[in-house]
Amino acid sequence: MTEPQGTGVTVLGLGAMGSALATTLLDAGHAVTVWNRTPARAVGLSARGAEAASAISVAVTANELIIACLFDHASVHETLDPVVAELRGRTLVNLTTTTPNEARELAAWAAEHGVDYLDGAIMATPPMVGAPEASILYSGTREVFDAVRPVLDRWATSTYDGEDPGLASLFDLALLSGMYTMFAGFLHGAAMAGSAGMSATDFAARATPFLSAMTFAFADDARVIDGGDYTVAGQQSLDFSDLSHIVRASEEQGVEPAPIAAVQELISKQIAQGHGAEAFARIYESLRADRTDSTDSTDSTGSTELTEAHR
Ligand code: FVH
Repeated sequence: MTEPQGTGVTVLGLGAMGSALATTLLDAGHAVTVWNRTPARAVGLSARGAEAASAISVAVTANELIIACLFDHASVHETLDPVVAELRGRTLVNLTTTTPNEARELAAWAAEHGVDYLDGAIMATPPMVGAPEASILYSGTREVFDAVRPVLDRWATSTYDGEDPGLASLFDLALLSGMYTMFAGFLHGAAMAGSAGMSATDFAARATPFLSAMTFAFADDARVIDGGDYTVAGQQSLDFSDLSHIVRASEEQGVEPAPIAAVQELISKQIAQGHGAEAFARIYESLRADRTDSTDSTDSTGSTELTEAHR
């Protein structure tokens, strides 16, 4: 076995993702200390050269840089609250999925206890870790990101999204929202075609090139939204985009119309407000946050309370 080189790193949480992160660091020659609530999960990494810490206090004092890849926001506090004194002066990079406000709360908690904090959001599956196609978003203090970047770059293409610690989580969840809504649309289409006997496999073969080709329109919609003028020429209007025939067809086939009915509801709302002749992208106005309200409600820790309008 070769001698470890580079920054020593502690990885907390050895689920599928934490194990992939630790393995990549070991393969790159870092000295890695690992800890997991269920110790048996550290056995394979020990065999590859990791130091398995016997207790969380041993793990967090082994290195200056601590990576947390746990289950959720609550599990991060459950794991780290008892050793917060030992964390003082160290750097914590939290790659556990949280909401933006949970990330802001963790950043404020870390600052209160003298811990340098960076929040991260992993846009990859465990087998992708270590490849440039993998992407991890980061937000929080820029100096912390710059200081630990050589380690972060071992895992993925690293993107710094800004000082607000909630931004990495926000952009991650925004992208996932787009993805899951698209998949729900695909599955609804598969159920419609399936009502006439088409296999999901055959439907996927037709849907993939069609949906891929349609994504060019994201940029068109984005230009209209950012330009703020939904009456701009050359755009498909909301009146033309009425989808009630798709909702009806779905019901006629005995297929639950929920995904497409939700889109139709947004269209109908804008038409009812008198915007039928305007671009389809106008439904963004039914979805967007009131940015003035959310700015007004940001407190001194950077935490943004939900206003009545957002609930
Ligand atoms: N896996 C993926 O594809 C996604 C990609 C995007 C980002 N996510 C997030 O990464 C976090 C970890 O995900 P994971 O895949 O490693 O998850 P699991 O395999 O389920 O492992 C969970 C680990 O968390 C430990 N844990 C759970 N609860 C607690 C707790 N209360 N105290 C301490 N540790 C806890 C668990 O330990 P154990 O059950 O083995 O004892 C695992 O180590 C996650 O936020 C994803 O959303 C992954």
